[in-house]
Amino acid sequence: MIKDLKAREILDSRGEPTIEVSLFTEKGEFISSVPSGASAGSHEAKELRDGEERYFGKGVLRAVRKIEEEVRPLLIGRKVDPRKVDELLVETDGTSDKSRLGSNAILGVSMAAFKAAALEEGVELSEYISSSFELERSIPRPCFNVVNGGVHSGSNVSFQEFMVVPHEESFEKNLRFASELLHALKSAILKDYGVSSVDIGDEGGFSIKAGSSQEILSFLSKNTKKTSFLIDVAATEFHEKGNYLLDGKVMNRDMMISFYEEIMNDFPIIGIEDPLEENDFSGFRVLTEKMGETMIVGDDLLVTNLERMERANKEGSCNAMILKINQIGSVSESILAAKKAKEFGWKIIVSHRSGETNDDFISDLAVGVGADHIKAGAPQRGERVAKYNRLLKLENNLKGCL
Ligand code: 2PG
Ligand code: MG
Repeated sequence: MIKDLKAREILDSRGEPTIEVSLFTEKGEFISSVPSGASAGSHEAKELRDGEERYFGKGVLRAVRKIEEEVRPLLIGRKVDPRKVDELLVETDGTSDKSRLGSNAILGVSMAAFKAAALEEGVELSEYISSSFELERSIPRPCFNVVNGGVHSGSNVSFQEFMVVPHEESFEKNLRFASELLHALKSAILKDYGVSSVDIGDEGGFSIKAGSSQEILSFLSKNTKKTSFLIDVAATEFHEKGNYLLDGKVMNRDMMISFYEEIMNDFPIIGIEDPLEENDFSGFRVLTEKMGETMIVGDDLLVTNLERMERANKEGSCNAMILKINQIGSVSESILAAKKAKEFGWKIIVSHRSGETNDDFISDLAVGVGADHIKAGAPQRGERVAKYNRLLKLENNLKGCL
């Protein structure tokens, strides 16, 4: 039974305010904290922020009050049933984008309820997720960010994320591969770019002052042979009225598509995320048709939202999705989105946000829904490695029961 609910304002990895929730049952206190994006899609559920002077408008005290004054009385005395909790929160919010209570307030409570329910049943969170939604657990193949561009770093390259996807046979070996690679890349940057120190972007990847996104791809393929790449273009960020300003060059949609064909030929790319702006369902379709097995991944396009996913499936716009719990704003809805993606035959990439906390919830989520991949940043910085370290444990535990 839920005995109490508390919330407070804490800081995320960018030093911006976010919400931490404590949910109390007879079994103890269950704490969750909420991530936040910088390149958020415009169709995402809406965070509630104070808009006042403190923290330059980014404070979350209004959302904290919603939890303590509105949600708390609704939940106290109820059974710990996270699906019901989520339904109740969505109903109480009453808007289509969760803007009244705030997606951040709703998600924090939702995550804490899932953690409490797992312990109530005496199982790990990943197992609770898989069993209560009839899914199979598996360990995702990780995509490690090694270079940050776009709005995640002070570098001048347009692509937002350059990720490596190693092909080792276990998570543990993939992590070691990525860690060793990251250290080797650091030395290579110092040498090739003649700099005395290397900057780091929001997700722990390096920030390199390069001439173009292509140059980064060449640099990476020169320095690593045994891995594939996943690219997050985050194209909405440099799109305006049908044109893209890619690395300082104005490109229309057709030019962007030809550019992708070119880099696909030159580099071992297994997926391109948000290659075009967030409303270009038909452009996404052209790419999905052209690219065969390559993952054309919808992030801002889909925003983990069933309606947008249905449309993308009908129009053949993508064959893979990014799954972000704060895009839709509750855990149950995110898991239902994962189930839908499986029905569509899409690949699933569970994802962190650029503003993170040390909460490792998404590792259990990725395992619980049997996601194909997870991206949680570079294998460095506390809030990123929290997710990877949790996966080490989950892999170890799973070995014991498969
Ligand atoms: C993305 C995310 C996470 P942000 O675009 O995929 O890498 O970035 O959280 O800033 O939206
Ligand atoms: Mg993205």
